[in-house]
Amino acid sequence: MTRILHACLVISIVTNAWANDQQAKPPKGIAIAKQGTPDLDGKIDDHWKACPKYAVTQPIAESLKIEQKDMATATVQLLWDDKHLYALWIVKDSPLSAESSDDWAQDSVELFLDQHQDKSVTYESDDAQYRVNFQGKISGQGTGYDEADIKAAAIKTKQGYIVEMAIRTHAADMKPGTTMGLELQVNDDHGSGQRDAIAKWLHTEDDSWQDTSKFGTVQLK
Ligand SMILES: [Ca+2]
Ligand SMILES: [Ca+2]
Ligand SMILES: [Ca+2]
Repeated sequence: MTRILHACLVISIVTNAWANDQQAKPPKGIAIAKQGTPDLDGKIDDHWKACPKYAVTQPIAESLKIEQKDMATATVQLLWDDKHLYALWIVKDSPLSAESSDDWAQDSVELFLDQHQDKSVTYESDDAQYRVNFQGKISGQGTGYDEADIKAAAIKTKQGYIVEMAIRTHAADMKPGTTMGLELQVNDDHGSGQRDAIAKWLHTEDDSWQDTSKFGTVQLK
């Protein structure tokens, strides 16, 4: 009897562990994009409400010129349809600034995309960096960058700003199960007129603009 009880207990523990594992969030560095087409207006559509949130909160140590608690951060959610990857950024940032003449030093968000997920150490024709500042100004870089591929809307909030962006995908096969390389970044001018902090989702070095090998993964679901 004791042995049977013991066996049941072991099975129960194993089953619970498995059940908990099934409910667990995906491993670090893997983001899920759900299928849906939002209105690109800076407002949070119902489509977004069921999407998991990913935190862009890790500083790059050598770029941090202010206290970490004062650094701009964001949560990001992802959607996709047959032609686009969409990202909703809810950014905490105060004060807001676009004073610098460098787009990357203005209060802004950046999405890095490796559509074939080749993880190359230089940018290829499917790789690009897309940037939107808190005023909705679009910029970007990389071998695969074309300003015609990105549309965005931005609105200010009490805590900072919201950016809703759509990236037209040419290289990726947009269907459930497809994966692409992804990194997420927030740039913060905290009042110096220059970039005072960089927050990243995954790889805490300032190399995503030129090297796709350390990107995380976005999986279309
Ligand atoms: Ca919207
Ligand atoms: Ca700022
Ligand atoms: Ca690539």
